[in-house]
Amino acid sequence: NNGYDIIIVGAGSFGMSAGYFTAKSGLRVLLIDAHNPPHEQGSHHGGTRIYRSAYTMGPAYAQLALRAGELWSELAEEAREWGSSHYCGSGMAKADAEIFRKTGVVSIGDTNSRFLQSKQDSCMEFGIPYERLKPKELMDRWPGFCIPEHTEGLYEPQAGVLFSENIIRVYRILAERCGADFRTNERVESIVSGSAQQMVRTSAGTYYADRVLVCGGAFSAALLPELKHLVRPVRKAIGWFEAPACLYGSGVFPAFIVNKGGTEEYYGFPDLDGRGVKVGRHDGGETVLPGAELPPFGTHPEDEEDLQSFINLYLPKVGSLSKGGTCLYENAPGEHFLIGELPERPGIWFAGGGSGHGFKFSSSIGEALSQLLAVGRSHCDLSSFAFQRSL
Ligand code: PYC
Repeated sequence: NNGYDIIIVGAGSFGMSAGYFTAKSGLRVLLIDAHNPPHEQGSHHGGTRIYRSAYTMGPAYAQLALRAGELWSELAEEAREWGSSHYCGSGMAKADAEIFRKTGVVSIGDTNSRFLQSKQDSCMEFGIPYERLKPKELMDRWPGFCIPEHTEGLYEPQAGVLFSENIIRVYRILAERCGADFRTNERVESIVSGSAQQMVRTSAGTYYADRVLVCGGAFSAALLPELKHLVRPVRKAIGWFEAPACLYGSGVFPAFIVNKGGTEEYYGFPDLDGRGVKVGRHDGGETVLPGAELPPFGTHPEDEEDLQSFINLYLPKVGSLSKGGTCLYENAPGEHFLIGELPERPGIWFAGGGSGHGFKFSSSIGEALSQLLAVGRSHCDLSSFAFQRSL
């Protein structure tokens, strides 16, 4: 055929990485995105994401996270080597190429909670270095925290912060270098499955491929109606807060996840670049329609109130809000990823359901997808994310 081996719809976290790895493996790849990635209309903006590997959701996650860590290191090395000679010419500054900063990540929760115990089990099972810390130890080490009595921390010293937009930018450059084609600012209107070939119609043209991989994030359900009850776009509020660098700078303060009991969970980052401490709430949020414009930060009083009340309790030396923003989660049941070929549509694949914790895995998911698409099996097992026979 005169089309592609694979068309990837959506060049965000999972899609861009899959595009890079499939192009690297020699497949003819086209990536189509409604915007010009990296951009602020999906789930990869806001600068940073947490990388950690102690995972509570089953062994497939820890294995994928550990492989992702290796791939992030390789990408950082590649970005460093290649960047020093190319970034200036391509208009990129050196800071635009930082991939990962090892700040450590501390998870804080009730002493006897499953939240902490399951992370500890995962550390023990996979040999992930960790420390358990009591409230006084946490506050002695990081005086920026105020930690309630009944809680404890689990610290992963090898964990840290991924620079999400830089990653998308660097993967895109590398994918193009491997021969991937891109159509950007082109909205996919329909995907038509055929027995031998798939057709993707966009606002600007029609493209053909043996297979289509949809990585459209929160917009995927608009393209694949069978996902309507599985993938729920949720608007999230995030804020950057002024903070003294001596307490909250990235050399002295870790990234963190705090479970306040039940499902109430906050996460945040040290001040990495003088923009302040970034804080978000992981649970809750407003369900939105796929593709709908998000109401800006501050539309709902709880956008700031939630973050502020968490800060008052746990980060009392952090100052006032300097900037607010919104982002999109693509929530799937149980926060479990959904990855594989659609049961009733051979040739059409989907990877998504990142549910606000997926970015850290995007390198290993992209690699595993490329292996599945190229040779039918992958080193990291994605079978636990597969679709049930009937959606
Ligand atoms: O689980 O790493 C995580 C996470 C980051 C932000 C929300 N959850």
